[in-house]
Amino acid sequence: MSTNLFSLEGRTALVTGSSRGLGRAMAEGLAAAGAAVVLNGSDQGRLSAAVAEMRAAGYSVHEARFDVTDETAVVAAFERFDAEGIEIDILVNNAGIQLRKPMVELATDEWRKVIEANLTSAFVIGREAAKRMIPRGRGKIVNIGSLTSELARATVAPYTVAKGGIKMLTRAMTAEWAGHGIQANAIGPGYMLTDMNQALVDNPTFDAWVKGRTPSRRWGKPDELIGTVVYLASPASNYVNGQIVYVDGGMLAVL
Ligand code: GCO
Repeated sequence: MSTNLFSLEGRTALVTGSSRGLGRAMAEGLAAAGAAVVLNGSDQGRLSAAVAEMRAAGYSVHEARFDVTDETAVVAAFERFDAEGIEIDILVNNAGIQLRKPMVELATDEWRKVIEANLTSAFVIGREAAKRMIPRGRGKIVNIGSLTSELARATVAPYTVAKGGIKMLTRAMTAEWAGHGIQANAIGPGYMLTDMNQALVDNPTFDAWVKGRTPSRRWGKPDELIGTVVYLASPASNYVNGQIVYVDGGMLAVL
């Protein structure tokens, strides 16, 4: 078999929330596998810096600044892609926020904000991408879930509900789009060393809990998602649909 099952040559990947953290690491991994990447973020400074760094590394990079919770901006971004001949072959719905607060103290607007950013955005962007993938008869969608797609943790209720929704949205996408040659899957990262988790890393009690509760006895690193995202974005996963792959050091496998 001559083709490289994991090559992304000739494909373009949009990774939301990719100016830093997990999204940035996955975008670099997809680029290293041959994809042109569209970096997305809402902070112009961070986004431009990430674009410049990846271009300096020799990668083919487009910049798409939009807030994933702003549907008008999302639709306009995809119309710009159409106008510029940028075909999104691979979509990684990574953007998201965290808000740690007990539910009895949580304002409904705070709840809505997390659900919008972490779940509804994946639907809206997935819909816009699928509208263009369906006529092409192919496409890859990778939604970023969480350990909280399976298990709840106190004080992160809206995040947990959103990430549980990401698991079922992935299956809904499969139900409607697999017949059009689109593979929709998800990745569930474990406790990873990211800006969003820095407060947890800096908390000795929480840090000790993660290391004790994780069979690998350590936090995960963002670039440890690269293999899984390249697999789910590549021809190697053409008959894989509706799955969520946990990259969690074994945490969900062991009591
Ligand atoms: C938290 C963390 C988690 C991790 C990740 C675990 O407050 O518990 O932010 O949500 O980020 O989602 O899979």
